Amino acid sequence: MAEDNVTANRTFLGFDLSTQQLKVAALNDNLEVLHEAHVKFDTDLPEFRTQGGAVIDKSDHHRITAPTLMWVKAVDMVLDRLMMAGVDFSTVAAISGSAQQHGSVYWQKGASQTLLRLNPDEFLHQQLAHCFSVPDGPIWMDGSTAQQCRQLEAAVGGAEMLAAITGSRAYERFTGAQIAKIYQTKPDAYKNTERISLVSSFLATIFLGRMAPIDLSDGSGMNLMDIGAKRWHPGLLDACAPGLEERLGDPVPSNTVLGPVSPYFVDRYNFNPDCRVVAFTGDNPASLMGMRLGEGWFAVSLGTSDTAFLWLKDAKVVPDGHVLRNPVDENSFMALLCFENGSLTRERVRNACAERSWDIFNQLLDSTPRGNFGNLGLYYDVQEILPKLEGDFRYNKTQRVAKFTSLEVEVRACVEGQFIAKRAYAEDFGFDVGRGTKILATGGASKNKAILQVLADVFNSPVYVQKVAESAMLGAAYQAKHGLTGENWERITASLPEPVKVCDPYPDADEIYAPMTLRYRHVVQELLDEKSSKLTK
Ligand code: XUL
Repeated sequence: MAEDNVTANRTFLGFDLSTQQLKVAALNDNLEVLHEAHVKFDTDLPEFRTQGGAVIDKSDHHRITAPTLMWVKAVDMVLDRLMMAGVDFSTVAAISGSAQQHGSVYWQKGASQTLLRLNPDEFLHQQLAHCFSVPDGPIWMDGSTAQQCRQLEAAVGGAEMLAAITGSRAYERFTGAQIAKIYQTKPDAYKNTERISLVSSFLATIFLGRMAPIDLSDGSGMNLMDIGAKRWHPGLLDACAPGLEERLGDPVPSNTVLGPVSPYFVDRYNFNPDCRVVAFTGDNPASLMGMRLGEGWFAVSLGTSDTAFLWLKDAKVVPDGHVLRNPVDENSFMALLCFENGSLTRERVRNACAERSWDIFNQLLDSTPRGNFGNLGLYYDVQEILPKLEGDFRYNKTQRVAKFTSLEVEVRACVEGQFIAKRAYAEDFGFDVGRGTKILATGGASKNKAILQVLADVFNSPVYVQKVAESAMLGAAYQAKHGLTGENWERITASLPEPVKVCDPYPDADEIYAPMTLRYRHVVQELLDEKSSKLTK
């Protein structure tokens, strides 16, 4: 009986250390949110002088970092705020977390000793002030490692081989190239580094009071892991820096219980000494969990840049897409697609064609037929990742044109072009469009019904939305319970509200968009060929 009461009253904490803020939610045993708190880096910690949580190097604008100590200070603050909100930390049975992917943290030699001896009467940031050999670690926005990317690809025989081993070709923001650059440019700091964490395992380390391992899902975003074998690839480690294996530690499955919470939190915040820390992971894997995405679903987050993910049974490598280990099922994978030109591009077209108004934009969209009379537009304000192109490209039924014949054609071309691209990449990953498939839309533009109707038609699949925002933070809290109890994921999340259907595709959708997707593929291939022939001239 006493045991049942303990279980009924238990709570779980889920953290999310994103680019701009640290957030946390306390959930009850039914996974309902009881309390939330957050710390915004720019405004709550102005002494670190970040912009959007990042620091852009004045002499090299591609070099983008964040002060590690700022994140440490945010932990002190967010727990105080949660306590003020009424959370009784003694009820917390397990904690887990999510964090921006790819960023790295460099623990100075001796840091693990400091972590073991933390004084509960002092702030963490005072005690950890001298624990980082590189005080400002590179984050995912950094694009300064092109040279190191080429070195990594060369080490295994080219970009395609690297993608076959690690799930992605070399990316500037991925951690392997970032570590290689630290080693090459700051050899003394590297030598003085005891351990390298991802942002996720760094935060887990703070709560664990000892060095936390990197989890397999977030570890897949480093260009260092053999994702099939679930371990670091020795040739890639060697190509980055000497002694890297011991600095990384072995990766672990994402639902691993790492151990009890550090005594610092027991003494300072009255955590129960039995509270368990479950491995922390990257924000994209955590979002997959927060959305409870299963097979047959394609999730699209329509934000500044658009990201999309899907559950994969097998690792299927697609040029420029990413394959990560799945955070829920150790034997499955997930695909991650990042499209650089998302809402800013939609806004640019809105401003040019629809008097800066979403209402007018939607009217224009609704006044044009599906398939847009055979017009197709691709708009890349900044160099796109998928595919690597920049500029505006407009095609009528037969050829490339400089302008479309009307504003409404331009508006529809922008939205259709963005979704057709997503369909093409989803198909490449084996997503069987229209055969029982479902789309889950999140992010700012998921409130726009006219845009979602185009999404439903292009994918010939119903589109759903979810009431709950903050999928990464919630996914982390669900993982805390999953890791602690070892219960089946579906059972754990069964009590959560189902997504709500907002649009169905029109019956003629596939007749229109299957050929348009093919046409998109031809057009993109032509543009890429044109670009590479210009480069070789
Ligand atoms: C994914 C990526 C971003 C960060 C943002 O590859 O770079 O989504 O995880 O937090």
